[in-house]
Amino acid sequence: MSESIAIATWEFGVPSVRRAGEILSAGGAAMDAVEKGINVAELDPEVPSVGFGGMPNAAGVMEMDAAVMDGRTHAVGSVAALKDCKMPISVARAVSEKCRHSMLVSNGARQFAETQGVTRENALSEKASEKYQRWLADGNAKPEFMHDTIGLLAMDSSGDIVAGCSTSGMAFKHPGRVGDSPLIGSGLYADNAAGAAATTGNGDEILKFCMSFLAVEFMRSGETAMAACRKVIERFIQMHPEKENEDINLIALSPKGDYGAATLRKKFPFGVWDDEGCRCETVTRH
Ligand code: SD4
Repeated sequence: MSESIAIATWEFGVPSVRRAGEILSAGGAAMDAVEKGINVAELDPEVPSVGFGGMPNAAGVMEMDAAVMDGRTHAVGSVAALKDCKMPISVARAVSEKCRHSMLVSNGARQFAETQGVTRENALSEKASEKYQRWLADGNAKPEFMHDTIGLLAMDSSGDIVAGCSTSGMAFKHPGRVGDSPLIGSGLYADNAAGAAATTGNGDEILKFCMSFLAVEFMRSGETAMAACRKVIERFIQMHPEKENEDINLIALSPKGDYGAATLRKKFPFGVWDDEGCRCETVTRH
């Protein structure tokens, strides 16, 4: 198994783990690998759910959620409903390192970003704006399940494990709606002694079950990362068999370097970087 490793949700996570891998293979820290890796997806306007190019809320406003957790110190930084920002993961990291609080929302998060030199920038791409206008014209009053969070987990050569995630959230969500992603334990969790996990899918369901924390606790009690992810999905289905078609997906990384993923979809692709290179792998519904 690799010394250093990075895994990320979805196929669009591949360029992000590639970037993370460049940092890790040069001896860099997992925290840098996670932030810079996620920045790649945030700045790509073709990724329609993260950073610049993501989807706005029902009022046409971009509200971003992002968080980071350091598995060595358990420091966390989280931002929710952050406006006018293309790279919310960098603001989340700044919260974890330079703010006495753990989580900032909306205008307060924006104010803090400003103090870190992150001036207002338009995160609504032309393509996203056109989609929003079409959605409005359709008279569609509901949010859409057009959403995909990037969750990135990395372990560096000193064994430090970091989890991060970033999303514009569910497309056309209610203003002020916050999903699982910025909630520590739901959207992500990291502990050097037990591992890390991150989720993606319908955050309104995921946040009810603290799925990332649960996956990490399964690894703490001896499960592999793959088995831990499967057990989280199994737990959900046992509790709610009527929700077997929910969009719920997660990835996990153990301190031993094994990784895994599980899904309620037919297929869930995810990016991997390790000493065997950079690739997209897929898990199917278990
Ligand atoms: C949310 N879980 O805001 C996020 C969106 C997502 O795949 O991950 N979609 O609900």
